[in-house]
Amino acid sequence: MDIKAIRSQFPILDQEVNGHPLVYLDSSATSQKPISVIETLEKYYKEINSNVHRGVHTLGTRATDAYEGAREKVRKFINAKSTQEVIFTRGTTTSLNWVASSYAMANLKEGDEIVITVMEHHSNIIPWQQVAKKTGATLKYFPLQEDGTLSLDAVQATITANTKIVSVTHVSNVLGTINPIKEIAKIAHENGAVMVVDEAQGAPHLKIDVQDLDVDFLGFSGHKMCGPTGIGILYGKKHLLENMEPVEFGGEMIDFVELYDSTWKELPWKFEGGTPTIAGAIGLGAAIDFLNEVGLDNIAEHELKLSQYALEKLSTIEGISIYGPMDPAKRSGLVTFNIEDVHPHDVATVLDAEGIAVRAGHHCAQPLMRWLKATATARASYYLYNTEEDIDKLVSGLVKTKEYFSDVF
Ligand code: 7TS
Repeated sequence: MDIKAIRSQFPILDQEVNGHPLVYLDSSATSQKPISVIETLEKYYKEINSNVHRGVHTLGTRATDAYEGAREKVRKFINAKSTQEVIFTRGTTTSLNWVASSYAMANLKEGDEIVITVMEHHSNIIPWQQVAKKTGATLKYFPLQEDGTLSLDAVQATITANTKIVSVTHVSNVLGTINPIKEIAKIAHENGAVMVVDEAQGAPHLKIDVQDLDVDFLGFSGHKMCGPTGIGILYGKKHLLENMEPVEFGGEMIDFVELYDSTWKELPWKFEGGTPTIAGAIGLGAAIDFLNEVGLDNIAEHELKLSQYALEKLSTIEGISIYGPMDPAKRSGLVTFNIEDVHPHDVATVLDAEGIAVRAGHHCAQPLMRWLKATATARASYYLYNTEEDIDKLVSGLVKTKEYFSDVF
């Protein structure tokens, strides 16, 4: 992978922040966008902008073709059987909420179980808490191993014949752990449960094949994979989506509207009420083109090298605690850590003064913070445009942070 050539396609990276060249290590929060995505959005608004699925005029047809063309790109990207299984949403949060409020609310009852992990992002916890409260189902957690990984024995032991939903993140946004989704899905199915996957941190980095993984629902966000904000995907198996009620009702999603009843369009449109995020969907299509051109395998290989390098270099800092598996092969593109006696917000502030962007806080994973016995952590997350030099700068920034705070106290 020619990193210099890749970096040159991300105009935002070519700037100084606080007098230093920007080192962007917050891609797990949102990734930067390549010029091809930015230009696609610009071209859409300059030349195509029109509503979809409505008019017969030429711009309307162009917008519809581009929007539906983007859906086909997503279908191929995740190897779904049909574009009917690919629904445009606002992002992962919306996708997971829709599975909870449409599928789970209608199908779960008292005595049923939902099983998730303690490493989930809040958007894969709270919707299930709500389902449990409203249906009387029980919410359970797979226990984690000490290194922040899931063992299949624990999965096997926790899922029972009463389990109706298993919902797990493919990649933890704090530990970096890559979970064995295919194997978990197999156990879930053997017990008659449906398998839901939070792919927010997986889709940007790993090759996803929904048929090979054999998952029932899967959600991800465009903005973490070089695409625009405000667009995401809900994948669902056709027979499940067909039997689900839409979550939003209004224009675009109907077939016939009578005074007291209405019927819905076929999949996937019955779930896409109102004017959709047209530019966002087309921008996501451009992001997928970009990722395919670079190659997901090349991205994964590059990130594995960066993980090896980051774990090795960060481990040399005295007083650092690194969370998650220390085997780089078991994790994706991020490292979460704490520096002894320095609050992670202070770490992020000192690094920011050096032009280095990292995230500090609970990362929308408060149950996991409690499991880690930390109130907050700092996280450096990298992507295809990051280099070993970025990691070197992070390490010297952290050494400076330590020195600064040892002088203060
Ligand atoms: N699931 C995981 C695993 C995530 O990391 C995130 C966002 C979401 C779901 C929600 O995605 P959204 O696009 O709907 O907001 N994670 C983060 C993060 O780690 N830092 O900022 C956002």
